[in-house]
Amino acid sequence: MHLISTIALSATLLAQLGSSLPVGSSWNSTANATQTLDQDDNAVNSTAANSTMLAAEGANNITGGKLPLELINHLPSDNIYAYVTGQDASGQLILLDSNNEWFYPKAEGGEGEKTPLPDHVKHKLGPQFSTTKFTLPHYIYSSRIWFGDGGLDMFVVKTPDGQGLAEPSALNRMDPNNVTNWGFVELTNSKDWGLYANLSFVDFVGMALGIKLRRSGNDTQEAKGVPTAGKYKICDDLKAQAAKDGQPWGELCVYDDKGDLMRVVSPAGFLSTNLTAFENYWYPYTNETADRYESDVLTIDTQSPAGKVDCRWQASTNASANGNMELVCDGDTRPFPPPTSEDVFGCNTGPFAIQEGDSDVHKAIVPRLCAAYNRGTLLINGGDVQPGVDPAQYYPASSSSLNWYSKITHDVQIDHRGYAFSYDDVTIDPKHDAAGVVTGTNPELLTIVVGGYEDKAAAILQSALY
Ligand SMILES: *[C@@H]1O[C@H](CO)[C@@H](O)[C@H](O)[C@H]1NC(C)=O
Ligand SMILES: *[C@@H]1O[C@H](CO)[C@@H](O)[C@H](O)[C@H]1NC(C)=O
Ligand SMILES: *[C@@H]1O[C@H](CO)[C@@H](O)[C@H](O)[C@H]1NC(C)=O
Ligand SMILES: *[C@@H]1O[C@H](CO)[C@@H](O)[C@H](O)[C@H]1NC(C)=O
Ligand SMILES: *[C@@H]1O[C@H](CO)[C@@H](O)[C@H](O)[C@H]1NC(C)=O
Ligand SMILES: *[C@@H]1O[C@H](CO)[C@@H](O)[C@H](O)[C@H]1NC(C)=O
Ligand SMILES: *[C@@H]1O[C@H](CO)[C@@H](O)[C@H](O)[C@H]1NC(C)=O
Ligand SMILES: *[C@@H]1O[C@H](CO)[C@@H](O)[C@H](O)[C@H]1NC(C)=O
Ligand SMILES: *[C@@H]1O[C@H](CO)[C@@H](O)[C@H](O)[C@H]1NC(C)=O
Ligand SMILES: *[C@@H]1O[C@H](CO)[C@@H](O)[C@H](O)[C@H]1NC(C)=O
Ligand SMILES: CC(=O)N[C@H]1CO[C@H](CO)[C@@H](O)[C@@H]1O
Repeated sequence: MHLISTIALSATLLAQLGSSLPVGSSWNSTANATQTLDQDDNAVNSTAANSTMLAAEGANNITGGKLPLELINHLPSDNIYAYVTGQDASGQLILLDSNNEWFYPKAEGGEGEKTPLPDHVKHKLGPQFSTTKFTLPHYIYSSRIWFGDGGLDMFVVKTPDGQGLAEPSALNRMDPNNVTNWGFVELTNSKDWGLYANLSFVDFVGMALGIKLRRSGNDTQEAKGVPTAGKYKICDDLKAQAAKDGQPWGELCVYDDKGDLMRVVSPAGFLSTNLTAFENYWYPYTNETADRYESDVLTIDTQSPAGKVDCRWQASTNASANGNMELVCDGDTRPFPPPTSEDVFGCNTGPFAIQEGDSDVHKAIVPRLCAAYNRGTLLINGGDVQPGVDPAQYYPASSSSLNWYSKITHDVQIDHRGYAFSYDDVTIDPKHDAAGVVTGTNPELLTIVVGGYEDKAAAILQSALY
């Protein structure tokens, strides 16, 4: 057993709140004190890890923020380029330069005019199975490490708040990178809270990537992501689901002009460009859960000092709700109306939109309730406490609605981890993390497997039992 330090606000929540607090892995999503968590899965030498972590608690200053990166190219391409983008501690846009220093780009021309990135922030990887090394010179926040087969078109843009970056978009069909195989890893390496990196499938599944973090004390954490050909399997399974339930799951697959599969977009991403898709898809399920928890109590474990909170569906007294139901929780400041498909898939609109002035209890319920809908765990045994079950019970086939994109993506992921919707970090405890987070203080090396893992993948896909 070893101890890792983490902070407890949901990273996504932080992003939504625009908080200046650093991101961290979240399971006690409303508390934000540094916690010590028991997570023995990856421990190599627990004694060493424990003493190192304790010495560094609340700090990440052994290397002054220097972070070695090893990029292993698993793709049969000699044309893969990496880019590191992010913010420095003062919030200014930075990119990794060819001399392993930060480059502060400046857009030319007026506001909104796009300036292409210079070549010296474009880092060529070696050929298949080679390892290319870089070092990030200092702490970095809200960073993405991008990979594109053939390079990526990104631009610097002058904004009212300073220099901005026009990034590739997986959702814009007219994006200049629309026929490029690309992906990214998200990273924050902060002085005060340590390193936090994740694989994100919240918007799409594209180029396969795996991440591995080695920290002082030689303990490692890893998220292997989807295998090299994972997107094809995900797309096939989505089409099979569409054939069963008539929902547009198959339309999440995006092809290039030659008909080759480029990427699979998430339902939240798809809905952001097509508001009529999945209309009413979640209503049978939200109605069934409202029926059950009109008489039974639904308990939300806020995993914070507020503890467990009891909730019930009841007729709304708000005139504008026309007698519709709403979920009312003890000690909360406002009720939750029924969510639409957009609300469930995106977790940031309707009942799941966090407003200024919302209580800590409300902010703790939002991620847990939205995760419960996406995973379809509200009506299963043990579902009356959220979070309450382990990942083997997520996505029950008996559920009238599910986030099938998330289910299938997790099934195909080699270790079944990696955010497939924005509150996928909700868990009963860190050992059952589904988000694919690697985190801790005093990182020594971050390894990224570009193109993902091929070996054993086929066997794992066959028996994807999870
Ligand atoms: C992943 O990590 C990044 C960087 O730390 C963070 O901003 C983001 O919110 C995390 N979560 C998701 C769902 O991508
Ligand atoms: C673990 O690390 C500590 C401190 O570095 C060392 O004294 C100890 O021998 C190591 N134990 C094992 C089993 O490797
Ligand atoms: C870690 O070290 C501290 C201080 O030496 C000790 O109190 C604690 O029990 C240790 N925890 C584990 C899990 O070994
Ligand atoms: C590193 O952080 C620790 C704990 O906060 C602090 O005591 C120490 O002075 C810091 N060292 C440096 C070089 O900043
Ligand atoms: C990609 O975008 C370009 C415009 O940038 C457009 O002409 C082309 O049709 C798009 N291709 C696909 C497959 O969407
Ligand atoms: C670190 O751990 C790996 C196994 O995860 C082992 O192969 C390696 O020898 C260890 N390195 C050191 C310096 O102990
Ligand atoms: C939006 O999704 C619906 C449902 O799948 C589909 O019928 C429609 O063609 C889509 N519209 C666009 C513009 O993609
Ligand atoms: C039940 O379904 C209807 C649509 O059929 C919807 O308008 C209503 O909001 C749903 N109620 C709940 C509590 O989910
Ligand atoms: C998380 O919150 C629960 C209360 O719901 C508490 O029992 C638990 O100790 C907390 N975990 C940590 C690591 O603080
Ligand atoms: C009643 O519902 C409307 C629309 O959802 C909302 O804007 C308003 O704040 C609600 N009023 C109260 C007292 O909750
Ligand atoms: C609940 C809790 O611990 N809140 C704290 C979160 O962190 C901020 C900034 O450090 C504190 O001001 C809060 O009290």
